[in-house]
Amino acid sequence: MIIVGEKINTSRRSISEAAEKKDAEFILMMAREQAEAGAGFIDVNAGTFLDQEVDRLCWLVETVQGGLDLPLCLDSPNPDALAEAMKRHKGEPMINSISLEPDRYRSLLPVITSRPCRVIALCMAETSMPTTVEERFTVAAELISRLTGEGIPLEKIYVDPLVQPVSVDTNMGLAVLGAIRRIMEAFPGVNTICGLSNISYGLPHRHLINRNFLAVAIASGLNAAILDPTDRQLMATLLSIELLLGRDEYCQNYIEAYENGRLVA
Ligand code: THG
Repeated sequence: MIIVGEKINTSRRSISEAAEKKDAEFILMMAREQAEAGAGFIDVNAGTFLDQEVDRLCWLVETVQGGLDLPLCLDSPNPDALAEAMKRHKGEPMINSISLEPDRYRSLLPVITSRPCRVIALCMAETSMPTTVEERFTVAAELISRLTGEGIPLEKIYVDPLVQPVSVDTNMGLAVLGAIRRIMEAFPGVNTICGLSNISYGLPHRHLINRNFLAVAIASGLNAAILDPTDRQLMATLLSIELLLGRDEYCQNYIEAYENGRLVA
């Protein structure tokens, strides 16, 4: 399972304040904490800074990579911000994200083909959000066809089915799970990723819903997730589900987490 640590996002107040003051120490602490908890990528998002987004996103990239040797997930809908952040990134970033929205696709394509990177492909075609499995699958297939046609290996594509609240549409859980399964079966080698927390929006005990949704999503084939790796209950769910699904050879990850005191029962 590839874990993308979600915490360095300026939609969170502490991060917004740190980015405002350019408090590198706080940002680096957040990054290290997520890396130690198991993140393979650190998401960086400065979307709330609007006209200063490019400056703050680049600062986040330089700050995190200045003290931690880990690739980042550059999170912005703005192609200019992604292009500038990518120039400053050491190693191979994950670009979050491209979609089939015509302007976004056209302007981001030269950025993601300019050098090796992993790319998140959102199941979004026009401005409206997808509702059914079929809509998600159609957009995913088109994006996969176009991106591989541009020379991006299937193994570097992370399809995001776009999670929306189950409180708005009670079929949303099934639609996302069905899309994950269909995409993973139709394109062996491709990856699927999602942000978990949208699923529980508007409901009580969100953590309960998030961690159970993660379990069923992994069972449907999900192999990457944007989440808070410092949430021990969430990580314990992830580790035990992977173990049960034959995705943890020799139970190594599970036992190692236990021995390091990270596994809560
Ligand atoms: N798909 C893709 N990228 C994404 C998302 C997605 N990027 C943004 C988002 N969704 C994932 N990142 C976050 C970051 C922070 C929070 C939620 C998603 C968040 N934090 C709260 C806080 O800190 O206050 C709550 C944390 C908590 O309760 O523990 O809401 O779907 N491709």
